[in-house]
Amino acid sequence: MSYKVGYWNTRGFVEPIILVLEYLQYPYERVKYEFDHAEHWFENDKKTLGFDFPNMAYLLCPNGQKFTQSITILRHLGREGGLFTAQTNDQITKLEEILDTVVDLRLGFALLCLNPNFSDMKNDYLMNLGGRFGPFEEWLAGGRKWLNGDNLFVGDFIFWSVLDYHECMEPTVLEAYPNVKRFKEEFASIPQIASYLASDKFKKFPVLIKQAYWGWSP
Ligand SMILES: N[C@@H](CCC(=O)N[C@@H](CS)C(=O)NCC(=O)O)C(=O)O
Repeated sequence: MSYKVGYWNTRGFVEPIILVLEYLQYPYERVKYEFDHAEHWFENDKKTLGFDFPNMAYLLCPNGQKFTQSITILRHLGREGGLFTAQTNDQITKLEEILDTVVDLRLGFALLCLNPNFSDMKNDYLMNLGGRFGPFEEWLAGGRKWLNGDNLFVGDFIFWSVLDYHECMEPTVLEAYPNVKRFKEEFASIPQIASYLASDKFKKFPVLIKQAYWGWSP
């Protein structure tokens, strides 16, 4: 029995879930929905798969559990696979703080790309990335290999993904952030991740849904 992960045929919100499954070497299948046949989701699976809160991304677990909400799914897999664990309430709260901050970074990027004024806003966004990347640059400068020090956690998977989306938009975007750049390169060289990225399961585009003003194609 394997996991089933459903999402549009894009990287979007699903990629960190796929990276975690690849890292943990959990068997999984992807269910990819096409925008040109969106009824497959909206008229069929969304109504019939039995979710309490139907949405995508979704995860069907080998034990029959069904979950939606991409960050909930990440935390679930993280607790199961040792990628979201801590000894104390303070430590788990720190992980949640980092994770929420990465999610904010992703949200800011998605809002930019979904804005009809995208072409007017893009330069400003890229020129002012210091406010978004700066705190991560400083945090990683404190001798931390990953966002949680020596131990990978689910926040690293979403961080890598959102950094790569930025690089797809503007290849030089990390040049001013050497620690973030180092993080990204080292994450991509983790053997399970490197092997996934080199496989035909991984494609750079589409990053975002077809309705976005950037992210459907290079
Ligand atoms: N907070 C949710 C957002 C879910 C969401 O907005 N999903 C979009 C794709 S990014 C969608 O098309 N959902 C299908 C639907 O609304 O039925 C998550 O992180 O999973």
